Amino acid sequence: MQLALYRYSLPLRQPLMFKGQRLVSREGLLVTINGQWGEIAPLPGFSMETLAEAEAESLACLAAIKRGEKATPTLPSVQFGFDCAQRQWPANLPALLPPYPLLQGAPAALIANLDNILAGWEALPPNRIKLKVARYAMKEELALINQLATRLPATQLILDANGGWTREEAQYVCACLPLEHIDYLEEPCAAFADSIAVAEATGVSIALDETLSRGEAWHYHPQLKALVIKPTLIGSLSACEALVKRARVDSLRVVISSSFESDLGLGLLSRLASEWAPHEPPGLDTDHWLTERVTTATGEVKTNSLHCLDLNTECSYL
Ligand code: OSB
Ligand code: MG
Repeated sequence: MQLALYRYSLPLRQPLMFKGQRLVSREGLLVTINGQWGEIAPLPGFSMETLAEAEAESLACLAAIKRGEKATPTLPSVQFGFDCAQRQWPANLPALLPPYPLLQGAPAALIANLDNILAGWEALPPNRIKLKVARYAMKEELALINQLATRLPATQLILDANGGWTREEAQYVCACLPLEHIDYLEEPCAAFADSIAVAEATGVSIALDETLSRGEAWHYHPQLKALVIKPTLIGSLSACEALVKRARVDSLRVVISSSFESDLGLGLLSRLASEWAPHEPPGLDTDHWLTERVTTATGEVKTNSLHCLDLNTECSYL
């Protein structure tokens, strides 16, 4: 039985702020079980567990497998990694849709750079673009949204507030939004009841993300349009699949979304997206934030440049 755990540290092109935490590099773990890989990368500010906790649980799970037992991880990132490394993947998955672009940065800087951004898409602007909101002055964010709506009339905007607005703030902004250009707004407020109240008061469609990864209660609402599923934060693939099934019952769209995983993790997520949401562009446009890769162009994991962690003294094989 071949079992190993590696640690990676990949520099970010620019420091990223996650819920007040500044990240300069992305750290995570890669687990391999009999030639199949999984990624374990808790995201600071979003995951409840730390990397050290995930590493300790991963090593304990590998030791259990080595003893012939079943691994039963409890931390979401570890569940995701071990499930991927032990999954029976379908042989023929439908072709992947390209992820929708994620525009990051200050509204003024994005407006100043808009000609270049549009030129990059040439004659074929994407069907959808995602923008983070509730980060800068409302007036500036609305100016950017209105510019995008005017200059990209055929593109639908996905807005993500990460629960950053009060009910009143969200209602004020949504009343000023060009709603015909807004696909949906992810998590306007921290509490589900507030987000629903904003949808009802303003007519905006909403999507759930943190509500799902925090395992909070939610219910169907006609203005609830999509479930954003982040497997690294939700954990077990069966919990993710239960959400996919619930979305199907309620006719909600499913958007598989990244937590800034490495190229290996993003590859696993895009396979899950093509299986679970084959007609929905995934939220996986985060690879260009990392300046290095853990796999080669042919898909081999660069184990030589990774730090190997093991239970015993020998490396690579536990
Ligand atoms: O808020 O959806 C988020 C990435 C890490 C942490 C939180 C979020 C994200 C993304 C990923 O936005 C990209 C996407 O969903 O399009
Ligand atoms: Mg989100």
